[in-house]
Amino acid sequence: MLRPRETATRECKSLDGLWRFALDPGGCGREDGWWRQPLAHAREIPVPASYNDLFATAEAREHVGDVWYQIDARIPRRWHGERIVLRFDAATHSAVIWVGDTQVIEHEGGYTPFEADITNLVEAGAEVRITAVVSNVLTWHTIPPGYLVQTPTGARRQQVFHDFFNYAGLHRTVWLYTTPRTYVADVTVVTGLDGSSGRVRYEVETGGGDVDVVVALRDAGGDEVARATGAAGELRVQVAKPWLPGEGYLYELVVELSSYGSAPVDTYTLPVGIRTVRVDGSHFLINEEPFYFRGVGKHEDAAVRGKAHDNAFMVHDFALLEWLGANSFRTSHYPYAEEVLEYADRHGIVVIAEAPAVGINSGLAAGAFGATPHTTFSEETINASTREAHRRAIGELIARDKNHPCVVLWSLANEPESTTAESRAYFEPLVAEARRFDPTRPIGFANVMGSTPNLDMLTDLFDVVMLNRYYGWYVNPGDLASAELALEAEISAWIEAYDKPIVFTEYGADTFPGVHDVVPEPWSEEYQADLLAMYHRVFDRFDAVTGEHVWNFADFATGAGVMRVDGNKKGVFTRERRPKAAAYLLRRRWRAGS
Ligand code: BDP
Repeated sequence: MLRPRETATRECKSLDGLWRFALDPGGCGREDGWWRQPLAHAREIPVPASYNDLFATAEAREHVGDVWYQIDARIPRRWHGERIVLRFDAATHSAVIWVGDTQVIEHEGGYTPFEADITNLVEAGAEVRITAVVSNVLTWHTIPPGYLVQTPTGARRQQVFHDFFNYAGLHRTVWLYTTPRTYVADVTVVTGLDGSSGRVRYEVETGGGDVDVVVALRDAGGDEVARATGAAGELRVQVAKPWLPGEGYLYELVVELSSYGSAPVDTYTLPVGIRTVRVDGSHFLINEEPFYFRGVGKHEDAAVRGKAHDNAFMVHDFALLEWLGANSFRTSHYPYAEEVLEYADRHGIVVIAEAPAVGINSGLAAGAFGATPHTTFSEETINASTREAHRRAIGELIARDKNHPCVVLWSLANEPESTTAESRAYFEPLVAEARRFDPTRPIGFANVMGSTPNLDMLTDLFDVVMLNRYYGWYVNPGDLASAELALEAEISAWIEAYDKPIVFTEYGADTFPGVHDVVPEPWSEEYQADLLAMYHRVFDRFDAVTGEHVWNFADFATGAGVMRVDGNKKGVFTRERRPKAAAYLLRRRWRAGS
């Protein structure tokens, strides 16, 4: 799905700002048709933002069910005759949208965009009422999964199986944008390098009529370097400047539609980085060069705004990644805002893009999150309709992010059950689908602690071994010497079992900033630094270890529970983005030699 972009033939209008907002604790809004009039008893809410932490009430923070958003938006008079689209970059976790009295779209999945052609429902120059009902409910059949609990007081609570607060609302920009009636509907590019020359295979999908397609590739200076006609084809760049980690060189693909040689009917421009990615034995190759992932698992998380995209935090977080010397991160545990991927494209930061499939694991759910003991895969729990939601989530992730050069690896899930025949049966078709959606990028999944190569039943389906490991924290807490032996033994076992790259996608320790110890104990800044140093020592003993992503970039909010004090404290930065001692350790390691 194309990101809205202003071009000579297209205009975008962001609807970000203050909207009307109402919680729907009784869940009666859908029945009572709340979209038909201005929301009663509405308060103002910023979009984008999670609604949970804004209002200083338990009602908002702990709300389960529907909330309503509404805005009156004016359609510019000059948009007369254009095709007009309403697009939500994200509504977490599901939404139904009305324009005036007409329902225009519904969408499930909290981290990918959806849009509706509303041309016939609006009038240029006039105002229109846009209403969204957004639900934060997770069930056995959503991705991520969860279930509702009725408490003895009659209240509803959302049980989740993931370790981050279940923030909800309109987390990203809402757009009105135009295209001509005949328009570029989608573009797919796949790039290649033959020595110094570059290839850009492209495919353009059009909507609204038969037209000629012309594509031109411009370099960063604006000079045209290749041109082709037809809806699909290949562009060649004699001497290409590749997209590299640390150097996000981008070309621009200009797609023009015209009929019978007339002036362009529609123009769309797409940033393109020419690079290749592939796995060769235990090497992860970008442009045929072995790449070592240095970085972090992140969250979209900040005080007050929750999971909303925020350009200030984005720029600052990338500055801190640079300060650390990181070259990559994982979008744990869901697709991040497109602005983030575009920034990574421009700055040469490598991304592991993850589907929002976290919590498909009864062992963790019952242990860490206090869920009722259950079987992961069964008719009543994770079943065929969950898998269909998971398939859609992977499809929407890849459809949205397929053209980003920064994305080099798809992660299909975080810490799913992976040691049973049922888990294999669940994942086999999803792996096939992911490869069908994108035959060019390697795939992996973040493997949970305990799923060692002798027990794991999934890894042969994937290209990269991605390990989340907590030796020295959940296992051998306070005993880094034993942790070191266990970690080393497990890496050896993986190398014996598979000739694949091993990327540590999580390792870390909760750390309360300001706690210091001369004899480092868990929760102190020294212990976190010592634990990371121990992992690094071990990683450096193995060629097959091709990456290290510390858990986590920054402290982040979680649900209530005895395992967490004011959230998860495994950040090397605090939630306010102040460094703990471990941040300096990473900076020393990752910037050495740079
Ligand atoms: C892993 C999860 C991650 C958690 C982390 C932790 O992948 O989401 O936050 O452990 O416990 O299980 O800190």
